[in-house]
Amino acid sequence: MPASRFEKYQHRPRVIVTRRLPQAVETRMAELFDVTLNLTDTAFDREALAAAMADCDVLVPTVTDEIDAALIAGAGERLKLLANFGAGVDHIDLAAARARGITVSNTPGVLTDDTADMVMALILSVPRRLSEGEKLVRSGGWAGWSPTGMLGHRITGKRLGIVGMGRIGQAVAARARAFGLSIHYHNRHRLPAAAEAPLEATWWPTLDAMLERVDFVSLNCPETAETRHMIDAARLRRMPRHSYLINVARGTLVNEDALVEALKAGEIAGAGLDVFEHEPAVDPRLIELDNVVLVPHLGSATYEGRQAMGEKVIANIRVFADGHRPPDQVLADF
Ligand code: 8YV
Repeated sequence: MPASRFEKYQHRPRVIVTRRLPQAVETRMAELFDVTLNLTDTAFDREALAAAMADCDVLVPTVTDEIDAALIAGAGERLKLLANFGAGVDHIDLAAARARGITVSNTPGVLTDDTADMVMALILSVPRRLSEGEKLVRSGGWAGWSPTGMLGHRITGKRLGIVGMGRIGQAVAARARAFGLSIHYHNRHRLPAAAEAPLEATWWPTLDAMLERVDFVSLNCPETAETRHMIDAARLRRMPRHSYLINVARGTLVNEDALVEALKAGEIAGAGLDVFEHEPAVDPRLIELDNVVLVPHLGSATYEGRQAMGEKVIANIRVFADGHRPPDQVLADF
């Protein structure tokens, strides 16, 4: 067996990175690989992606690269690994990659805490009207304290329903417990008792039933064919009128049109959104609403998190180049 999968390229796989990564990550990549960086950070268009995929052993894409079956079919013979910078891989056609013999890896685990923190930030911000209050102060229109001014709703004692109880869902639950929320979750599989017990978490096998019984819904599952638009008009109607929807996972989990209608009609009380259905476009009707807090996909946006994500990408490429299964290989039936 060759010492490296890429021996014929002098052990230095040709790697193309589609976006700017943290400086230290780029420096290390340049030491290890025959790497082409994207110093302008302009997202690749389809043509640039196709050209990159025709000319490298490893592509390092991000969530802003839509790698569909047609692009994968046109990939060069030498493309063997898509080492995604990010945990979610909904932008990659995994089945097409597998059929073409291309391995896919991602960066789970290192963005769990940052993403869970963002969920908590939104859980606190929406009912306590943080964004609205901040705008008021900045506008110069604040007339001073009043016993009945800008009242919001208490968090302690409420019920949180987590959809998707993986790493991030469980990290959200642990934080939410400290704020006095009770934990409910919907997941394909019930957690082992040892994981449920410290959270005093209640498993709901049926999403519809849980939605009717919680004050907050936090979406923490990946986007797949089954979860796309899982929150639609009918499900929004199931949620209590005083409840809030928090989404830091993927915008496509929610039918954004239906969400706008539900917010306008008062079918739910508000929403905290870090992700959008058609990023980077944000529905202008959402921007007009006071009862939503809108954040530009910042879930994992910490220096520490992005550095660790880059290190995972490097480790996945190195291990793969050495002829082994990368530690974060994504399976096509994910
Ligand atoms: C990343 C994310 O910033 O990891 C994910 O799935 O949604 C974000 O936290 C993004 O995916 C980077 O590609």
